This record gives sequence, C-alpha cells and structure tokens, in this order.
Amino acid sequence: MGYTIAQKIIKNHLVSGEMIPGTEIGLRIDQTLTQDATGTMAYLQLEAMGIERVKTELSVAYIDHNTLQAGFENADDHRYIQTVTKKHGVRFSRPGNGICHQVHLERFAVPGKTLIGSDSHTPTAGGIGMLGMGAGGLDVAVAMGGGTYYITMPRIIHINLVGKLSDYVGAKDIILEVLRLLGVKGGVGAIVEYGGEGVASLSVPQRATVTNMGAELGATTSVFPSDEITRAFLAAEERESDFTELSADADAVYDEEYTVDLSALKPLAACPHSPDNVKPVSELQGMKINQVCIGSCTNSSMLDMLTVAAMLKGKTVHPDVSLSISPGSKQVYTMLAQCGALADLISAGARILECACGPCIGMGFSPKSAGVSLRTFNRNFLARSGTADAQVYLVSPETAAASAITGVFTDPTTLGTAPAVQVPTHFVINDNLIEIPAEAEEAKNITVERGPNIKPIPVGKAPETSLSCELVLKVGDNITTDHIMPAGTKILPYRSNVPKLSEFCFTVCDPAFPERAKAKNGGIIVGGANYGQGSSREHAALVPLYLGIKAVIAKSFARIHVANLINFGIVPLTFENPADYDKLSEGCALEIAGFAEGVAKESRLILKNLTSGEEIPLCLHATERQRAILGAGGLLNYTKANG
Ligand code: MIC
Ligand code: SF4
Repeated sequence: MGYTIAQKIIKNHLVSGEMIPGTEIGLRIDQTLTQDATGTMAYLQLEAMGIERVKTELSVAYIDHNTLQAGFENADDHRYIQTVTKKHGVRFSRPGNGICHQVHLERFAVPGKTLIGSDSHTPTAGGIGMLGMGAGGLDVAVAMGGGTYYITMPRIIHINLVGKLSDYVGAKDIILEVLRLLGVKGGVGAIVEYGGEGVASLSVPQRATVTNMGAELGATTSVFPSDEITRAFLAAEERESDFTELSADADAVYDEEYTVDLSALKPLAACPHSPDNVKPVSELQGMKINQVCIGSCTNSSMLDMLTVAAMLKGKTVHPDVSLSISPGSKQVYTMLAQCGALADLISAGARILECACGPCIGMGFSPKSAGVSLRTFNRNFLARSGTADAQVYLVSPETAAASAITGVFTDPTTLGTAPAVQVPTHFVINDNLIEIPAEAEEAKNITVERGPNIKPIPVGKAPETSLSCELVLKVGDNITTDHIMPAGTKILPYRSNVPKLSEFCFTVCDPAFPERAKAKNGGIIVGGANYGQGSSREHAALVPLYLGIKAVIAKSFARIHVANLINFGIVPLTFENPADYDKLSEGCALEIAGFAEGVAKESRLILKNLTSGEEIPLCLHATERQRAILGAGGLLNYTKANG
C-alpha cells in the first residue's frame, strides 16, 4: 500500500508511535514559528524550561498581531521577544515585515519538512507541501528545545480537484466550498490532502489560501503536492534549492474522498457567525454593506493584491463603504509600490494599513453598530471584529473588491471578463527586517529586557484526591477560543499579563463569569461539541487555570485546545452519553470522587451532581504521557521533573 503526502512526511519525522489513525504519535519538528500575541508566553516558557539555545533547523519569531501599541505594553513585549530570541537562537521578524504565515511561506517554508507554530493558521505552509501545524506556545517551546511534538495520528481526507477556476472565482471560494461540504468539525482528527488535475492550475499562494483556512475545518493540517508550480514559486523567491518534489503514491489509500469541480465553483460567502455558514454570493446580491477589509494571512499575497488593484483601478470606493487593505508582507507591499498598483488602491479611496493582522484580530477597523462587513479573512466569530453586533461575511478578494465599488453585496462574475493579472516571476528579495540571532558565545552577554506588563505564568497543581466544586459556567456547541479569551484592542495588550486578562475571560458569553469564578475559587466548566475551536491561544487554558478551573466537561473538544488544557493541567472530560449534558445546570454542586486516581489511570470517571443526586459517567481520553502531565499539574512541571 502506498503513502499519501502527509503520511510520507509523518513517516520521515516519526519519533514514537505507529501511523495508526487515532493513536498518539510523536514527531520531530524541523521549524517553528511564533507570533507576538502568543510568542511572549512561548519564550517565557522556553526560559522557564532552561533551554539555552534552540535546537530546530530554523525558528522564527514574528511581530504582526499586536501592532496598534496604544500603550507601552506591546512595545515592551516586542522588545522582550527581540532580545530573548537573539539570546536563544531564534530569528526575529521585525514589525513591518509582515504577517507570520505570509512571510514564512515566502522566505522559509520548505516542502517535505515539519513546522509547528503558536498560531492556528500555521497550516498555510501546506500550500508549499510542508506539514505545518498550529500548537500551543508551550508545545512550540518544547519543540524549540528539540523535544518531540505529539499529535493523534490523523485520518486522511482527500480532496480531488478537477477543472479550472473561472474568471472572478478565487482560491477562497475553493476553501469555502470545502467548509460547506465538511463543516467546522469535519476536519477534526484529519489531515486534508489536495490532489487531482486541478492542482496544476493553482499557484502556491492560492494553495496557501486553501490550506490556511483548513484550520476552520478543525483539521490537524492541510497539504498540497510539491510540483513544478512549487519549484517556480521557490525559484521566484530565489530559493529553488529548497525544492523537493512530493506527491501521493498512486496506490495511496484515503479515509474519505471528495471531488471539487473548480470549473463549477461560484463565488461564495461565509455568513455570520461561522466560517461554515456558506451561501452563494448570488443569494446575497444587493444587500447593503458598510465595510470591506482585504488582507489577513488568508488573502494578502501579491496575486490577491494585484487582483484587487486591477478591479479598483480608475474607480472610487462607494461613499457608504469604508475599505481597508493590508498587504501580507513587506515583499508584497514593496512590489505593489514599485509596480504602481498601490497608487491605484490609494486613488480608489482604500485606507491602506500596515502589513500586519490588523482588523482580522480586531485591532482597529471595527465596523459600525450592526454594520455589515465583508472580509477576506478566515474567521467571522461573534464579536471578533470588535463590534458585538456586527455582521461579518468572509469572501474572496474578488467579491470584496466588486462590492466595495457598488456598496452592495456583488457577485463579481456578473462583471464579465476579469482583468488579466500577471504575478511576477521574480519577487523582490530583501530580508533586512529579519534579524539573525547572536552566536552562542556572544549570546551569553545579551540581557533580556522585560517590561512591567510581563507577569508570571500561572502554574497548575496536581489533581485533588477528590474533586468537589461548582459548575461555574455552562456553554453550548462550537465555543471558540474567541469566546473563552477574546482578543481585540482592549485585551490583546495583556497577552503576557494573565491576571489582567482574566477580567475578560468568557465575558462574550457571560460578563459576570470572571467575578463569579474568582468568588467560587474556580470550579468546572461544561461545554457542548467542538469546545475550544479556532485559535491556538493557550491563554484560553491559562486564564481559566488562573481562575481556578479544574476540569472542563464537553461533548467533544477541538484539537489544539484540548492539548492546551492538558499542558496546563486542566482535565478535559467528555460525556459518555452526550445527552447527559442536559442534566447539568450552572450553579449545581459537583463531585468526582477519586479524581486524582481516575486522572492517573481510569478512562471512565463518575461525576455526581450533588444538587440533583444524579450520577453521570464521564470519559477521559488520554495517553499515559498525557495522564502523567495532568498528574504533574501541567507540562511545565512535568518537563522540569522529567528533564
Ligand atoms: C487568530 O487568528 O485567532 C490568532 C490571533 O492568530 C490566533 C492566535 C492568537 O490568539 O494569538 C490563532 O489563530 O492561533
Ligand atoms: Fe493574524 Fe488573522 Fe491570520 Fe490570525 S487569522 S494570524 S489574526 S491574519
């Protein structure tokens, strides 16, 4: 039996376990990346583990999320990351150099290698045939120290692409179609692998749009073959030597297969408030809009920007629309300026932002009250834009540009023939904003600078012999990490200050939660299916830990979040019978007798609802290693104890 692309990469990096779907495997990690909103924690943890020099082939720290700098906090964090990375052997991508995933794709991603990043969109690198996975900062810190990265061996979903995209239909429409097919839980426990004759018509940045937003399927990652298109992209980036050919064996076996006919695709939009709430743009045609935002790690490549510039050239953005454009990287920005396309965007009335995450993470550009915002981004979770009642739709750059001009939802295919956009065959290469770390000897003399915003990381405790506490919060299905630990301008500055962050925990669902949790000295949270989907932010575990949360009971968990809970010693339990979810209500007194022992070795634990007297069976799906981590009160304690 042959191997799929993902299986080949996994096989080459397998440190422990067997490639049996559903079982734990350990992987050697070649490269890591961090961004500033999660990076501060990752490097604090690297320091806490006593790792002097990173042991990966390449590690890069990007500054792209917290660039609004409304106070000293983020500037201090940036300086911390700049000095700590210089000392420990990590490259530092300065603010202004671009969004981590876009820059990594351009300058560092290598087909056939492994990458983990403290950001859930690390699968962007799958566009070049790399196995890129999002992880919590602590897992990234461990990998930087040369440690193994553990995942559940995924099943492989094959998406067979046939045909060719029509005019004005973009790569975003491919992934929106896949989201329509599979849903936000459809990729959980899986790697989505693309193949078929349609692949050859897609450039690397288009493929990266698709793999980037594969994160929204809940997938471990997504990957494309590495072929002549990949070689040409690497050559255009003056990195042809990084090329290796990579394709699935003809007799590779997939667990699930779907076909997407690119020729039949029409422009699509993900409607509020979920990336899988997908409808054809034609059905939304004519709806009044207030804002358009173009950019983010999903759609900010040269191709995207040139397409938008060609569509806006000589036009004016509709008077009722505010249009923001953030190019993905300094490379894209520079080239837009050099070829004159930037002038076309400016003249049309676009508000040009710096090359960073910006509005995607709610850092500015929040829509008006109840505003309709069309965004080329990857997430439209409730309140993520910074306006609680905004209606955010995720669309392609083509749909975004067309609608920005008309002021209403516009299907771009109604515009006729699309302008021919030529992506340069050679990119401007200038890595002057990537700082090279100090050599080991010189590194000893570097002082790491820490601002007053950096507060100690909470550390977990071993589970209590018997757990008695209150159900402090009950939430529904598909809770995102944006619900648990919101971002945005007011909150993001505190990513290295957990006590302050805790004031915002779960406030999207229940403004009284932080106070209540504190008053009750923590307790248990109950959630529905796919609890913790979305971002990789480990703050969604760290902050509940700080508030005293001992366990989360859910119908099911999202991959990165459950790993983060375990890493910080919060026990993730599932209902043996999901219908028992209805038997629990907020405020009831709960007890798990023999908790510590159960965490150490039982797959079944009994929860007693002391308020109703009912007993509810719970499951703990954890490997020996994960039980040992939980038993130690988290990975930091475990790593310290086990060297
Ligand atoms: C996001 O898109 O939600 C983020 C911000 O990039 C996060 C990371 C974070 O919360 O810092 C992610 O996707 O992992
Ligand atoms: Fe940044 Fe948005 Fe991409 Fe997250 S999804 S890395 S916030 S651009």
